[in-house]
This record gives sequence, structure tokens and C-alpha cells, in this order.
Amino acid sequence: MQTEAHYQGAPILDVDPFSTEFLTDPYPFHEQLREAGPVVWIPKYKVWAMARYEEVRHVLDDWETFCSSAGGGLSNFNQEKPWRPPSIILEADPPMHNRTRGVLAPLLNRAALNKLREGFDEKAKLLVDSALARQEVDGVKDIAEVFPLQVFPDAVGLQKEGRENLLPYANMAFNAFGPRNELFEEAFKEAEKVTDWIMNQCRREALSEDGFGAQIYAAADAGEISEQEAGMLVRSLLTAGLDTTMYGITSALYSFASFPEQWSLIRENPALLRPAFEEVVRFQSPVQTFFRTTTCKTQVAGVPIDADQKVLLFLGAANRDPRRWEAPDTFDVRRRAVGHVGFGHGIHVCVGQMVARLEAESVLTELVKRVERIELNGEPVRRLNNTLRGLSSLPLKLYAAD
Ligand code: OVM
Repeated sequence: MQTEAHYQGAPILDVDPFSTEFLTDPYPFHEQLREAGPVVWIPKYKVWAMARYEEVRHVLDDWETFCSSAGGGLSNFNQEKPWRPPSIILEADPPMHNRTRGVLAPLLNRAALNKLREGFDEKAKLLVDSALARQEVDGVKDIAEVFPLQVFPDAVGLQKEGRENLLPYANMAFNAFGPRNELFEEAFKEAEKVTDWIMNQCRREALSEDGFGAQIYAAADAGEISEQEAGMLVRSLLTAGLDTTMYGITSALYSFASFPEQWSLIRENPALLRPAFEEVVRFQSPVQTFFRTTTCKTQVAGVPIDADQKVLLFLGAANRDPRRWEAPDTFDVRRRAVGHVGFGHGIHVCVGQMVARLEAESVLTELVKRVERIELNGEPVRRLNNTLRGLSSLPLKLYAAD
């Protein structure tokens, strides 16, 4: 790595944010990116990068200059064919974005989700029953990957058969935000079979009559969107709604196993549980990066940026920017973590964030009630992904409260 050279007045950083080295331990690279300057040029991918909180927020606020319709990943849809028809919400600008978001948002707000809470809590209780019975569990394979699969596909209204395609599809989509590296190629090995199943489940006839899917089609019946757009919004839920929450719950379990005194704080004061999950999202940033594309010549912090350029936003680095956060590398459930950009920010801020919170709160509430201590019981195994940061295995030992 080197920082001496400059490009259009900005430091050049010769890093590969999608390399094994970077993804395994991003923190030293994040610091280097933040300290190099407010805007950095990454020659390997010919992209502008921002890792400081202020600039990341600024770009996310200015959706007219930094658009999403050219893709949320490295690929520039103005120049390259997307791997799938672009999302009509994530990869769309106003006015289209507002119309599609207007359909999804009311289904996923806190009031609407309250109807799901009881069912989620029951499932969480059963899951913690069996985890406690075993005492030694894998936090990923036995909890974080299990719970979302027990609640989310049912909430959407999916058939039971073929649900094993959901995770591979999400893994494809999140790797596809990065370059065509080995992670990308590996994820796409069964792309056709997985994609076919997903697209089939997006049809009205494949969905139950009482889930998010049916509610999306009701918006088509009401004339807010077309029938085809309804299918595309179901696809968005299936893409963004499952893997992300698994990574979120994994992040929570990993944080509390690593910092047991923080678990004790929540046990003593369960009111801390909600703010604690925000701190988990800030501290671990399960979604590490997103891209925007410039719609015109602009400048950020004095650095001129041409039109049609890709801008890489390091959400995870912004969430640990010492310019914004006190002791940013300390996991502290008592801090005010609100304002983190782990769910993004601005018009594209995660529309499903209340589902994520509800799932995490269900699991953590049950654990807080019944588990005195969560101990690491072996080496966690990292799962690398071009966008998501998480684990494939998290050996834990649970100590029941009496
Ligand atoms: C989508 C979508 C939305 C957010 C994240 C995401 C793959 C996808 O609309 O398909 O990640």
C-alpha cells in the first residue's frame, strides 16, 4: 500500500477492498482509507472511495448527484449489463424509487410488524429451549441461520419446498455488488437453478394469501404498481430480507460472546437491549459497503469527480470513524449508536430495518431472560462475502441463568 501519489488532488490507495486479506480483517485498511483523506482513488477498480462518516453521509443524502439507478455495486449499469434485471427499489432513483418504496414501507413499519411479534417470540423461545438443552451450540448454524428461516419465509408467504435456495440467492446478490473475483464465481456456481426457483416464487400464484407477498400484489390490484413490478418487489424481499438478518444475529452473538460484561449490562437492565442491537450494527456493520454513481460532474471535500463515476462507500469504516464516534472500536451497549449508517441513510435507508430489529430483539430477549453468560467455545470461522461481514461458524457455550 502507498499513499504518496495523487489523482485529481486525491490520495491514491493501492488496496483491493474485495481481497481475502481486506475482507478477513478490514479494520487496518479502513483506518488507512479514513486517514488518507476524505476522498480516495482506488486504481485497481477505478473508483472513488469514502470511508469517513461525514462524506459517506453526504453522498447518501445527495441522491440526485450520487444515484442508485446505475447499480448499488461496482458494476456501472450505464456501461455493463447487470447480472439480473435491476431491483426496482434499491437500484432505482425517484420518481420510480418513491413509488416502489411507497408500496413496501407500509408493510414493514413497526405498527404493521407488531402483528408478527408474538409468533416470532414463540419461535425464539423454542429455539432457546433446544440451545440451552444442548449448552454447546454453534451460534451461526444453530441460531442465527435457523431463526430467520423459521420466521421470514413464512412472513413473506413462501411455499415450504425449495427454501434452501434462499441463502444461495442472497449470497449471489451480495457478492455480485463486488468484482468478478473468486467469491463471486463461487457464489454463482448454481446460479441458474437458484435464480429460477426464486423467480418462480415471486409469482402471485406461488404466494400465500396472508403474507408480505400477497400484500404487495394487493398494491398491484390497487393500481400503485404493475403486476410485473409486484413480482420484482417480492424478489427484493427475498434478496435482502434473509441473509442480512442472519448476519445481524450472528454479529450480536459474536459481540456478546466477545464482551461478556456487555451481556451482563443488558441482563441487569433489559431496557438496554434495543440500543444494544443498534450498537451491534454500528460495531460489526454486517453490510460493509455500497456504491453510488455520479450523475454529473461534482466535487466532494474539494476533490473534483467526473460524471458517471463509481463511488464506493465504506459504511463499516464510517461507523468507526473517530471523527464521529468516541472510542469507536469499543463495543459499548450504553452509547448512543443511533446515527450509524449500518442500515444506510437517506432515501434508500433499509426499508426492512424494523424486521431485522424485530428478529434480533425476539432472539436476544429470550436469551437475556434465560442465559447468564455466552462464552466462546472455539475459534469462530469467518465467511467471506464481497459485501457482508459475518461468520460461517461460531462455537458457543451457553450458561443457563437459574
Ligand atoms: C433488492 C435489494 C435491496 C437491498 C439490498 C439488496 C442484495 C437487494 O431490492 O433486491 O441486496
